[in-house]
Amino acid sequence: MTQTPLSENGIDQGYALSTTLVDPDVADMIAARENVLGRVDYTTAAADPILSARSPRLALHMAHGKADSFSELWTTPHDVTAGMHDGVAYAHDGEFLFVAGRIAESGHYATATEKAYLTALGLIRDLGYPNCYRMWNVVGAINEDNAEGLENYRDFCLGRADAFATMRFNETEIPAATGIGALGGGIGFYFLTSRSGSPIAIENPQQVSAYHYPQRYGPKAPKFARATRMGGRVYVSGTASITGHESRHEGDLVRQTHLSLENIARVIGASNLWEHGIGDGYFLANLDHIKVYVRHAEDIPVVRGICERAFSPAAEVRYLNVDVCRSDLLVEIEGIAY
Ligand code: 3EB
Repeated sequence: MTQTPLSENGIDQGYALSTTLVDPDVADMIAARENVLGRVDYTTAAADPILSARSPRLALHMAHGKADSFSELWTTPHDVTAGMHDGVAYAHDGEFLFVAGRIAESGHYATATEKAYLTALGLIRDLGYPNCYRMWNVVGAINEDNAEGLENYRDFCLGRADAFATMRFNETEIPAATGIGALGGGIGFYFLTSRSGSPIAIENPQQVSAYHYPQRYGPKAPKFARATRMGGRVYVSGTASITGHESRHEGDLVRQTHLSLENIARVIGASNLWEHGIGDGYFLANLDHIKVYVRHAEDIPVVRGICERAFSPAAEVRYLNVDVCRSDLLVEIEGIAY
């Protein structure tokens, strides 16, 4: 074991959270013997966040049955303090914080999103873990219009942008993110944040920064970085077949999958990390804890075939059949580079 430096409160600064994507019964076994900072069930029905065995737990409607259900666990070597606050569930361990919430299904998401985000972002600031480095947002009926004829995803982006503006987040402070469809249950979200660490936001030279997307993609741009460097890892956002700000290879599954992977390779590669002042680069084979979101169930075997040649055979990879945030996108891929 390597020695890690201790801060004034005795917490070592050199560790990162551990995560795993496992079948729910395996998650139960791990949760019984480890300190769980957060658990997210990718399952067949959504539920409000709760404290379960003194840890936050969120259920997302992302699976069609038992076969594609799994659980994501975030564990820590340190003791966990957990609580509920205005409907969000949270836990922290002295260095990292997990917070999860849900916005009820509605014909109008912007106001409720802003409110839920302000609750979660106010909480992380007040608890002293203000540095948000990764967030997930799963949106039911993501490509359908709300009561005013605005697409639900764009409606969500509006509320998120307003919350970030209220919190005065600037472009170097925005997290890596996933914005993806869900099979139901309104909008589920969860964030990872840090007390003392300063996440470094990473962009892709081949893509316009999402926060600079033009208005044609919605009234307020999506607020996320392509990746963040935190605790010796690179957290890669949901990544799709986009160059500049435009979707590429409409209707071409194979090319969309290749371009999504190419975008990830560029983001985590040595030349890009060097430009961002970060030492070593990574390859696709360094990715783990990967989620591959595929719009059409029948496309999964082809996408899987391409991904299996790119990723390490040891990587944990889960394939989900959900909608993607732009109607012309067939695939979105996320992961963590180690
Ligand atoms: C994109 O690059 C594809 O709104 O949080 C990917 C990751 C996407 C995160 C978000 C959206 C989000 O624009 C979509």
